Amino acid sequence: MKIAVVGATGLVGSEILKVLEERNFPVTELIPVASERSVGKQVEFKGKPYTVVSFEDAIAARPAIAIFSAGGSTSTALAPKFAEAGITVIDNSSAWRMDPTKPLVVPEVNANVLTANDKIIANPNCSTIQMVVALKPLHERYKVKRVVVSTYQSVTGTGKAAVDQLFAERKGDSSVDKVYPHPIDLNVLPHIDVFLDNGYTKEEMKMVNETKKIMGDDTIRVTATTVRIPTIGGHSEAVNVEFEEEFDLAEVTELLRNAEGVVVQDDPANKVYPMPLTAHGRDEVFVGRIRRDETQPRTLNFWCVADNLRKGAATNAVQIAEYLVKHDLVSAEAAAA
Ligand code: A2P
Ligand code: 11C
Repeated sequence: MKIAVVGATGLVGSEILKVLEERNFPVTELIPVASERSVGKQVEFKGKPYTVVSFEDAIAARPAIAIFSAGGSTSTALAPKFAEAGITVIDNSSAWRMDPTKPLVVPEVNANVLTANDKIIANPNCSTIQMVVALKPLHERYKVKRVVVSTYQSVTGTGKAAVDQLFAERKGDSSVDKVYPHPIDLNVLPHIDVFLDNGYTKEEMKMVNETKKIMGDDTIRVTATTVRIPTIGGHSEAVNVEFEEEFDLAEVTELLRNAEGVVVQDDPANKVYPMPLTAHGRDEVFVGRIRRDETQPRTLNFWCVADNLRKGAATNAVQIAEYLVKHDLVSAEAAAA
């Protein structure tokens, strides 16, 4: 299957190339795309160099699937052009997520909504993905009523320039371009994406709105505080969840242990809990610190960590592509016609 990766030179784009390779996705031809300034540069896939091409050349090559990770404005402009050419787009940006005509998919939660007619499929925000993977098995059993989440997000979520800012600050180099409005090293910024009129950030409202759409339940109430911290391994989240039904703590742990895509790391006596350092480079969502909220009934606290470039972006997008292939929802021949 011919696969285009739009944004192949970026942080998520290069992770997509790694994940396609690691999971042995049936790529017959790789078509890397980036901005004009990168056309002609090379990226590596399966040990071989591939030349970055323009989006026009990528469309002309008629890949079956294009995985986009090149920012919202690039997706808004280019995804429809790929879709019109019969190419199925899996888009990592926020551009299409809340469009009611586009599916927003986390395979462990709602892959069943996908059909062969979907030409633009949205990949959710990284902080939403890891939370819904952990919530899904609990929602099925106890029904989630309300979630209060605070995030501790990696600078990799902002892209290469942010990682450069963190390490430049650490070295005392002030000449680097500043992506954040304040220093990020030795600091914590309660500010991810832009502020909206309601006082929340766009990142916070993504968690509120995307959760309802992915879980297919508008009654779930979510309130979020999203925070950037000087780490690179992944996003962490403190999740407080109130259920409709009473739960048993041992059963909660068992449900999470058996849930697809979840690894429980919960052994406080031995100082075992999820951390960005140990989640880095992994595809699963790690859950620990599972305990009852003792201040009100039917309420649980847990901590979850996932590599935002992996399950939060590249891995989720590749899993969507795998689902499309497995269920015959995309065919190389149709796109090549
Ligand atoms: P480029 O490397 O040429 O700028 P990151 O989030 O790590 O900063 O990466 C963003 C990715 O999106 C890069 O691969 C970048 O390419 C790509 N990109 C940015 N603008 C466009 C565009 N207009 N068309 C295609 N790719 C783009
Ligand atoms: C962050 N969650 O960590 C963002 C990155 O809507 O896909 C991804 C932004 C998005 O900054």
